[in-house]
Amino acid sequence: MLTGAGISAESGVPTFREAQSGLWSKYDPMELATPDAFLRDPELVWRWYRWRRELVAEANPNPGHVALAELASLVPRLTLVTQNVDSLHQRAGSKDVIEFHGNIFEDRCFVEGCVVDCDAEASVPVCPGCGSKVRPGVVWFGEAIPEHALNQSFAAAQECDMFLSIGTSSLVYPAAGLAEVAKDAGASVAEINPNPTGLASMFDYAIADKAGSALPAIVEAL
Ligand code: BV8
Repeated sequence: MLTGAGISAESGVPTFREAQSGLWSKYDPMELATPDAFLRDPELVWRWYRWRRELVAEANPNPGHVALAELASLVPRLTLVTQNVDSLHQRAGSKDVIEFHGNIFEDRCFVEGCVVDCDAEASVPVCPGCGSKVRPGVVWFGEAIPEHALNQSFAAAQECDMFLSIGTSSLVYPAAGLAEVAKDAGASVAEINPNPTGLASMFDYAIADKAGSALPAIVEAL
């Protein structure tokens, strides 16, 4: 299965494409979540991520996250791939979560790519090893998906019997391609989203409901 920002919406985390609140409402996340934006104005990008980190740190997993953690013990095999960077699946008890787009709480050296411990209060932290700028450990637009996450996710999509696409607009690739790979490999594919997405015609089933309602109902029915 693949989850997107919609599964965290009921935890109070704004979805990626919803208008951002307050100061950030004049910025387009698509513009900020890029290496160019970071190189152009690292202080601005760090202010955005720190605002999101605080917002996510105060959020709690919702019944949708909890239901997916429970679902893992009710089926023979479950692979959870998330586009989200908020750690809410892990905090709900899900194990072996594949973070397709990284994690907002990680700090990485911009040059070496390694995870670093650095001065979290500096306006732009620097790598203790090489002195380069440090960036949040997420995957930006134009950047490759971590190879392990990419390979594991597409292998699971190839092998699964059922693919659930939950709370994603299916606009961002290669993540959105997972459902297509599963379908082509013969899996049944279902979408859980209050709003139809661009891939809706491809899905065998569409549950037009919130993840926080639909997923507990599915677990209850099993
Ligand atoms: C790459 C981390 C190549 C940062 C994010 C074709 C193939 C490959 C690439 C491309 C391609 N076409 C275009 C591209 C380039 C690009 C892309 O996809 N662009 C799009 C916009 C056209 N892709 C990339 O750049 C990717 N990299 O391809 O690299 C490469 C290869 C080798 C070497 C070098 C390069 C990298 C993309 C990763 C970008 N990073 N996030 C951060 O978070 O700051 S993506 C970002 O969008 C978030 O991760 C988010 O999760 C993701 C997807 O958005 P959604 O999760 O779907 O959120 P959204 O707001 O859109 O929708 C929410 C949905 O929830 C809605 O449908 C709503 O109805 C629903 N909802 C609301 N409430 C609920 C709900 N559902 C259920 N319950 C509710 N209660």
